[in-house]
Amino acid sequence: QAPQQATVRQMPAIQDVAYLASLKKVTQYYIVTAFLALFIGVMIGPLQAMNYAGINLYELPFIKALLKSYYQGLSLHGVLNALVFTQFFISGWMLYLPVRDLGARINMKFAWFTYVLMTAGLLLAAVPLLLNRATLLYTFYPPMQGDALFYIGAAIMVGASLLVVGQVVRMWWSWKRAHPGRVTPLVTFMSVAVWMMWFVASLGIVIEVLVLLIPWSLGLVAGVDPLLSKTLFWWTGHAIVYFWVLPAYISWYAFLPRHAGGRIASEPLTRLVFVLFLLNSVPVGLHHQFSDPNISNVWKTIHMFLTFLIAVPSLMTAFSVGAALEDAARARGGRGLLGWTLKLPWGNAIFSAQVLAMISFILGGAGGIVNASSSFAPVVHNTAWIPGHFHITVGTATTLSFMGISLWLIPHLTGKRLPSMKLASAAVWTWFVGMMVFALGMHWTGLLGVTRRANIAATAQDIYKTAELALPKALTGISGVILLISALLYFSVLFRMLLSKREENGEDTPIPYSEAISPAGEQLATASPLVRVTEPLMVLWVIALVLVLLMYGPVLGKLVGNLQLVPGWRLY
Ligand code: HAS
Ligand code: HEM
Repeated sequence: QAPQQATVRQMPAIQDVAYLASLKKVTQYYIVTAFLALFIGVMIGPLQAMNYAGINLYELPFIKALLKSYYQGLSLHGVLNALVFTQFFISGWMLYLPVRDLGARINMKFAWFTYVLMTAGLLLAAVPLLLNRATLLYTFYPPMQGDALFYIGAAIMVGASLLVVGQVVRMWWSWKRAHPGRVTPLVTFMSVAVWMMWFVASLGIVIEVLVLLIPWSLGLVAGVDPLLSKTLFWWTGHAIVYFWVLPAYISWYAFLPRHAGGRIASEPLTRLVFVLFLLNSVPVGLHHQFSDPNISNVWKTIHMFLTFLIAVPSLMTAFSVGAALEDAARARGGRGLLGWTLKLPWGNAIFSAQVLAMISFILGGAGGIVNASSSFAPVVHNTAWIPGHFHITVGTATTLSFMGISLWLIPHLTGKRLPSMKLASAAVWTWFVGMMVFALGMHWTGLLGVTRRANIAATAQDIYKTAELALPKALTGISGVILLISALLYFSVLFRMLLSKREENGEDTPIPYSEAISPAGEQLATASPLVRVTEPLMVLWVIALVLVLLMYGPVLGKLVGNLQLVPGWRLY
């Protein structure tokens, strides 16, 4: 189709300058805290990559002074990258976007309180982590036991994220009441759906930490049931991956077409995708537990099929966002079956970061489907294949997207300029190349039987020194070096930007809304059936909760009826 007249949604203006400044400030605090966590977390990554290359850097005096063991480093790496970076970024991003999208007025004192609470939770959990008293890895499976402070801090952090859920859902609901019959604008719709999904998802870990782990770590109860805890953990633990990637989807759908000079393919389809995620992200966690006893194969198989189903909205996203990119490229004169891709703005790091993130996600998603298949799972479970999988999902699809977004979001929030597009591009491309090489090395090493979470460089065992392992191990080591260079490039750009002087009004870098080829419309009465069916998010939220209770109730019931309490262990 020929490009239409611009019908880009105009955000309602916020006239109150002080309010807007405070809203931007709190968002900036969330985003900067997120990237500080990522900076520390990522600096440990290359040490681990070297470990998988057979090179032990943990004996170097300055590393020894900082990290008591490989596992303290791995715990910090997992917690800071996967839990802290993501949660802070997402809380800022998905608070700011719907507020601006609706032009709403939220209680800023509450918003600041939530940020301070989340940071307090982080700091509390950080103390035992840094003191090597919570070296539990980011999954903190019992019976490994840490100081109570770690679990309390983690509970406060998750609790604070639920306050953001409350604030965003309440704001949207007030808007609905003030605008009866109106279709929720797309960015708000996507944000509210993700926050609702996160609420349902978080219940597992909330119960695990509040009911089982905190009383146990305080010595109030004699033991803990590891399998019950693990099952509650994965209730949250799989859905959390969609909490990590869907905020990137928001950008891929709503903003990426604009960076490319194109349009969203279809708003109604986008809404359907987010509803499918709301309904089906959570009742799939047993695919992490295929090898665990005392959970019936029937439930494992049901969760396996539900996992295959949850790949469907991602496949829809692939085709839909792919179509939006093709639309953009053809509008710029692109031709041919694949030749059009050359017309995309690859030199713009904001764009290329996100499209490279998407390309990595094609491979990460395919690997996920392998993991989910009960026949393949025994081959890959607990091997280096799994870190291979999640560094091209959360480590690239999410992280590289957030890096790309930061390149326009920070200027928008602060009025500061991106210091160098060239350096930013170099950071983005090297991250992509580094993670591709890492994924190749780790998947391959895993297929050859090397386990994950193994300090292989420190053992003298010959099984890690076979000739067939030489190349994949070397690839992993090389990727560690490329990724270190990439991270240094990215953070130098980010910190230079943050420390520079304010040069313009942040609104000069607008939120990059895209127009749509097939918009959802504004009035429900005239909207398509798909738009009308997807609008009642409150009802869909309740259905999502009921579905999870149905899919987890019998499994948890059996575990609770057969409790096996064991005392805690401190391994490191
Ligand atoms: Fe996963 C383990 C299955 C998605 C993260 N996963 C993990 C762990 C993490 C993680 C952190 O079933 C490790 C947990 C641990 O420590 O033990 N995963 C899946 C499946 C999907 C999936 C089926 N994972 C993710 C996402 C993550 C993530 C998203 C983070 C963000 N995963 C598993 C399983 C395990 C697992 C098992 C347990 C393994 C074990 O044994 O321990 C699916 O949701 C994936 C669907 C995705 C797709 C791809 C769609 C592609 C798109 C991009 C299109 C690109 C375009 C660009 C258009 C079907 C949307 C075109 C380019 C142009 C130039 C035009
Ligand atoms: C684990 C390297 C960035 C999240 C690992 C492992 C390696 C590694 C080799 C496996 C360790 C093991 O199983 O013993 C790197 C490198 C990075 C990087 C070289 C870039 C410089 C990231 C990012 C994220 C991330 C950006 C997420 C945002 C994780 C998580 C684990 C992990 C969650 C699992 C920790 C555990 O098993 O408890 N990383 N990583 N990493 N990484 Fe990364």
